[in-house]
Amino acid sequence: MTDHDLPILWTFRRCPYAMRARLAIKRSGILVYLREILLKDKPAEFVKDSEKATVPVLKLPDGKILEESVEIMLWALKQNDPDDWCQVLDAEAEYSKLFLTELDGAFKDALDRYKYASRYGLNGDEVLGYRSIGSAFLQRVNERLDKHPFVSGQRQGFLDIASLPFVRQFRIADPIWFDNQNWDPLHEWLQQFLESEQFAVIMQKFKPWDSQKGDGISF
Ligand SMILES: N[C@@H](CCC(=O)N[C@@H](CS)C(=O)NCC(=O)O)C(=O)O
Repeated sequence: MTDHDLPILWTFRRCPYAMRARLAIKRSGILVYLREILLKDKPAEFVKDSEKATVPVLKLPDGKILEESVEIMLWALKQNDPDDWCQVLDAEAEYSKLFLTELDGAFKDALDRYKYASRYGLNGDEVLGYRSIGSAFLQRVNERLDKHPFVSGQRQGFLDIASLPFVRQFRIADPIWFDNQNWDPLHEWLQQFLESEQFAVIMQKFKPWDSQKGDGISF
């Protein structure tokens, strides 16, 4: 099989954007060549494919480049969506749009500042301010999970997959504090995901791609 037979997924194991792309690709059953990279040592081939140079990036066999994780999720699920993950995007279009905008906007912004405070040169009070902004979003997620088992409704769907990797990261910043929050439905939702086979599969460890060694790993 040559380099061009399958799409190429440039990815980084711990990146939450890359995680959600891998989750959707896996569920769709579409095969790709996975190319794990190190963000601190990006291969020239990756930067050539995408000047933006953020993961995930999907390169299609016709050369088309997708460099937004949500776009990659939709690309995969539009072809095969066995569990109707996209259903919520139609059934609750307005809610979904607002949820994804806030998740990738204000929540992610607060998450980065909370988790990587020193990179942003923030003092303790500022960090707590960002934690509060993130918590306000999670509080609303928790309220929704109090009413339905999943953010997407009765079954896991697009909004769950899009958000769970980021909620996981928010927890990692201070697990003791996180676990002490009065968010039982949210804790259960996250825990179930972290213990799932779907998560284990996309968190397998792969060595960084080596241009000498060909296409990448079939994933
Ligand atoms: N909007 C993009 C964001 C992707 C993104 O920012 N990924 C981070 C890693 S989590 C990245 O590649 N950063 C570039 C770097 O660290 O050099 C998406 O949804 O795919």
